[in-house]
Amino acid sequence: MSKIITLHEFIMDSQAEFPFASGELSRLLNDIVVASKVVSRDVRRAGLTEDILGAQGEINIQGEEQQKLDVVADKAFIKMFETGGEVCGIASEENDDFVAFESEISKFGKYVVLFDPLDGSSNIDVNVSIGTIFSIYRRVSEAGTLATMKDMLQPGNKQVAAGYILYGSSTMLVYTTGHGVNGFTLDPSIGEYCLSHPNMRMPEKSRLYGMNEGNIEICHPGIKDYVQYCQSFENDFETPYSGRYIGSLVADFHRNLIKGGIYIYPKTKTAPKGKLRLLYECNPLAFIAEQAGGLAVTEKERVLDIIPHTLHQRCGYITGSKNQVEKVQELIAKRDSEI
Ligand code: P6P
Repeated sequence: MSKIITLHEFIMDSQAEFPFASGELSRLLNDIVVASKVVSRDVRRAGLTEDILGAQGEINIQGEEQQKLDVVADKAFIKMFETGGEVCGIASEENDDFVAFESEISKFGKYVVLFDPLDGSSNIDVNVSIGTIFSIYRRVSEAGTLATMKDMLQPGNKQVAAGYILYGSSTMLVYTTGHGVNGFTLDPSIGEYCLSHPNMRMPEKSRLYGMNEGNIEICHPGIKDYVQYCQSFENDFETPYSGRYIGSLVADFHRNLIKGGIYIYPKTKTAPKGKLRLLYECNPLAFIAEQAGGLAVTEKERVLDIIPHTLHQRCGYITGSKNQVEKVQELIAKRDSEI
């Protein structure tokens, strides 16, 4: 039986790879681990604990009904970041504005964290997998001062680390610090995340594709061309692909990371800027996708190169296996050349 490597050990061992690391990022990652265990516990009890199931009733900045579990998760992560001392400020899907922590220790925090505490929360009531997504940057403002909006509005290519927690049939934490992607599964019997998916690589191609095809007539025609390509006998496998769309981004992304596939959520006539949020959904998953050999683009550009202008800005999002994303780009460009 091979040695169990816990996430804590892995983070400590990985720190040794950074000769000048002073441990702050390791401590921040461990803070995320602790918060995720709290959220995992609450997610697992959602069906049993009446007071956190169902909508909070408030409407968040996204115009979506705020589920109580969203609020619980948001508070759990913010509490860890605010008390951990490594983070000077945060931005979250559940908070209209960013939050600059005011304690003396936090003002000297080297990092900011942007996160979606519980993405896919509309699936809570039907017991479908949901997830937390996080993105970590070094602050650009001066140490010892309050975090600023400039700290939050950095392009994805400046990320120091990114990851997600998937509350699925098991709870998994997957992350990168720019040196590959590794996956850890929470063992509830010992309360530890254990290395279960070392050095994750996204297969270059697959026979899986996923999008909300209800949008097929109101998005870029090149995407409809791609879906028809997948459904035909003239594709690279000479047989129709299989459609896989859970409606929960982290779950769809995780499946594609392991089995290969593509997730498409384009701009549409009803969502002309796209639906997914750049800073705390698209960027962190794009970092992971690229680190695992995949791609992440909008209809026109590499997601990680987008210069953000607002906290909750959205973008079209096409991410997954390299060959499949390149095929979508080819068909989009072909249509554009015909205009
Ligand atoms: P639709 C959940 O609200 C989410 O942000 C993602 O997790 C998911 O992939 C997408 O929206 C689903 O959107 O329009 O297909 O219901």
